[in-house]
Amino acid sequence: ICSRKNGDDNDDDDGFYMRKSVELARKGLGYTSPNPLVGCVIVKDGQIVGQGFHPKPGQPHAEVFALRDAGDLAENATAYVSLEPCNHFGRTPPCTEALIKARVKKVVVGMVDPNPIVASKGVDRLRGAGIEVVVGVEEELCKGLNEGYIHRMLAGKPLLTLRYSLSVNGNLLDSLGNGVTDSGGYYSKLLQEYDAVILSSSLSGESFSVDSVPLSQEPGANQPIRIIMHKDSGSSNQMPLVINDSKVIIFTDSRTATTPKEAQQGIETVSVDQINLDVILDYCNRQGLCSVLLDMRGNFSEHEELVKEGIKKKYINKFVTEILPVWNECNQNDPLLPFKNLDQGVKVENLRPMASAQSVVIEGYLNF
Ligand code: AOF
Ligand code: ZN
Repeated sequence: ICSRKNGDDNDDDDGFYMRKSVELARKGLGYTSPNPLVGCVIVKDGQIVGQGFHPKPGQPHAEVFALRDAGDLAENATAYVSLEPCNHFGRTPPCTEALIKARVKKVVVGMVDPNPIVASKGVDRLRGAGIEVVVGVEEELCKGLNEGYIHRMLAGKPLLTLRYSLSVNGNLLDSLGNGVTDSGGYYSKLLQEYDAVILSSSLSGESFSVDSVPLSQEPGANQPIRIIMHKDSGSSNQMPLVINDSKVIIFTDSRTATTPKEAQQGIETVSVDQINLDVILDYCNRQGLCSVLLDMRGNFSEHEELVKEGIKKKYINKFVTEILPVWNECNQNDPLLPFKNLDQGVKVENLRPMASAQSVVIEGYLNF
């Protein structure tokens, strides 16, 4: 049982409890795909009497856990759910019926579920049963929770994030930036946000190691699937592949690459006619993955074949025509300046200065 407010006078109650739901939802981070992250709190007389989140596919939904937690106290209470309650039988029964059966009085919904099977039918069902429903509280926050899920539902493929690091002098750096220390485990925390991370087989010259991308450090943290593009037949024999807790999928080019010897070590290998982003994203989609990270490393040519023409053009154009000129002129006291006036259509976010040996490093993300 916890108290009603957090001391901020401007907080309205609905916003407060919805933010609490979002906080709960994040406990499932990395484990829920193809399902979304969802959190739920049940509130009665200004007290939280039940809490729940969706832990992973096949397990009950957030509402069910919260209702169980609340028990009889759910009657006449208000349920706050970060995503519209489902109204269908999937791996689990509909949450709308559970809420109706528990006789809640009101349901506050963060956002409508973009899943076409649900898409407002959950809200309609609750209203039809005489329950008051409010939709859209802390909507942006709730959407931010499930960018990958929403994108996959609407676009039919996982959300791809291209990540780059740039030094103050405009050079692209490797994943963390040369000589940059990952203070506070920032990068390993970042990885937890993704279902998969794409690595190039030429990460470290002729060989690669799955350890090239650090594992998430937090105990119990999920590890994104490492996707390795194995294009070069010559290097297959001396690939020192270090396997840790993370699942590894190796894409091989059926025309040029020999099957890497790791195939015998229980690593999934997928042989395709041509390795490109479409093929990889299509595969990820069929595996139910919602978000994929493509880490741009030191030089573009490594990714030349991989990055689709359109994306590459857009990406390089951005650098050449927009970012670099401003960058060169910019006051190094304000290293974020070049990113502040980008046009719409490409999302650049999570910019942060990183401490490095020589200078500041900026990283940005472009979502497609
Ligand atoms: C909710 N609460 O916590 C989640 C929802 O196969 P199932 O039964 O798990 O259903 C999956 C679908 O249910 C998923 O695609 C999404 O539309 C919704 N997820 N709904 O009311 C939850 N995780
Ligand atoms: Zn549900």
